[in-house]
Amino acid sequence: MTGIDYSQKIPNNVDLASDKKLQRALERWQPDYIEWWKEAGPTDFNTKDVYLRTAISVDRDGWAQFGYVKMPDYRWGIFLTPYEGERKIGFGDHFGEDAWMQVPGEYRNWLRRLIVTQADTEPASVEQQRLLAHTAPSLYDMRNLFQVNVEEGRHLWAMVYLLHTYFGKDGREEASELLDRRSGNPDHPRILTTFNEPCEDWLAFFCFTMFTDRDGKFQLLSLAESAFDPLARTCRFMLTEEAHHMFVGQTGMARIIKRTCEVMNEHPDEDVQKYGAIPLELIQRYIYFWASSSLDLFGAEVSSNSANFFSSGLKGRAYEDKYEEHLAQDQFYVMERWKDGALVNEEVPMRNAMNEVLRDAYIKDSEKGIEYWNRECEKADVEFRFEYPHRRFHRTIGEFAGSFFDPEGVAIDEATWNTRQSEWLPTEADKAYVKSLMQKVTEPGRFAGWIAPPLRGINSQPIEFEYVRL
Ligand code: BYC
Ligand code: FE
Ligand code: FE
Repeated sequence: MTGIDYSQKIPNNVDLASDKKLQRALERWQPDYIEWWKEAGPTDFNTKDVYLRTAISVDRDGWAQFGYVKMPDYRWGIFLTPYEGERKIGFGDHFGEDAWMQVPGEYRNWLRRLIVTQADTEPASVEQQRLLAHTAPSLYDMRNLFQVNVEEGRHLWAMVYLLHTYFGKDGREEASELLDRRSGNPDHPRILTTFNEPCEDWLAFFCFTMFTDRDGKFQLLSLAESAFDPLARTCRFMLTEEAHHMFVGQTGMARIIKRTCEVMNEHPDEDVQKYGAIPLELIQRYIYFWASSSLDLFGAEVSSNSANFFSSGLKGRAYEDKYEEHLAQDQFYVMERWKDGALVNEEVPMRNAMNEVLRDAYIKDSEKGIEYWNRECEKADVEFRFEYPHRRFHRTIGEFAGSFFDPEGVAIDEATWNTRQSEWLPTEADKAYVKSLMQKVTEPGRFAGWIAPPLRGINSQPIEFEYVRL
């Protein structure tokens, strides 16, 4: 069954109606969710019609439908890639055994923790982005922001379904706490670092969707390998939505860069700020900040948690199929470790290095994005080239946290860091300048002066389509 039953209060393709107890529990959570959305989501736009895509099936083709929806009426629901018959566990100590339809008792706590951590990021991102529509550079961009927001809301639903269905009372408690924590609240913060960082302007938003949503992609890829089949299938469907989020970041940044290059060519040797564009060096500092913060999301380089998750079959590697063997036993990962202020090469048992293995794949993918942005500079004959920061730069989690490295990864002392960090990370002046540019543009087809229009509209609509009816 791939069709989604929309006649239900909670749209789903998991035959929710046949499990009355679960259905009731989720129907009790639903109003709390809507309350949360109205309080912590993009509050001031709840009465507006937005041209959104809604999932209508989980088939790879034709899974979505576009139309005007008011965000609180968005059909948040539960969609899993359908059960495809018996699946075998693809890695770890249980390699080759049947995938689990239920949670094995011995792994219950680890699995709940993984699901809660994944779940927590989804509402956090909506909270971080809640005021951005007030400064949207166009209706097209405003619509993309809302699309990302409603889908992150749905990702929360996906994880809450797993908590309610498979974790009993403590699952329901966790589901309720997911609506209580708040991004950036010192007393009750979200779980992971980046999800408590303010994201207050559109340059930050595009960096976030580029680098932080991309962490989502890789974490979901590794959870899509999970021996716990319902989690694997949930994550596979989430990945189809995730692609759009990264598209928003990738192309949003490219359009800003394109606009700056245009201004540079129109007014050579002048400060682009005079013409309301964003200097490339400033963009680079935002990239360094969000890229390095997102690198923290993979956890410590050497981690017994990651070894446990892999051994037990809870969390694999991205694209596990591509590996020649799936036990990762008696193998080593040679990494540079930071010992008493010096870098030393060390062999780490592969399973303990799984966070780093995933981070490697993520970095490779992110670097492709940087190349894409550099092509904007090349096309405009502008010499500047963007760089992805070294993985040691500006880390707050893991091996390199608490020490100082420049964007090339060279160790520096604290005094050097203090004098030079304004070259590398957004300064108060940078943020104030970007903020001064953030003025809402709401005429269909018009764009703020600091960003170029996109190449095409959404779902074959023209660029000047009224994506949000204000
Ligand atoms: N911030 O052994 P370690 C997404 C903690 S994004 C704060 O290395 P582990 C999305 C760690 O919890 C994808 N704390 O940890 C994107 C542990 O705590 P305890 C989200 C951190 O467990 C945009 C301690 O440090 N999904 O979907 O191997 C928009 C030791 O660390 C952080 C997932 O994350 C941090 N950055 O790795 C919307 C997948 N890093 O035990 C959505 C599920 C580590 O000392 N989560 N710690 O209390 C996981 O797989 C793992 O929890 C992590 C951490 C990879 C995050
Ligand atoms: Fe998500
Ligand atoms: Fe996302």
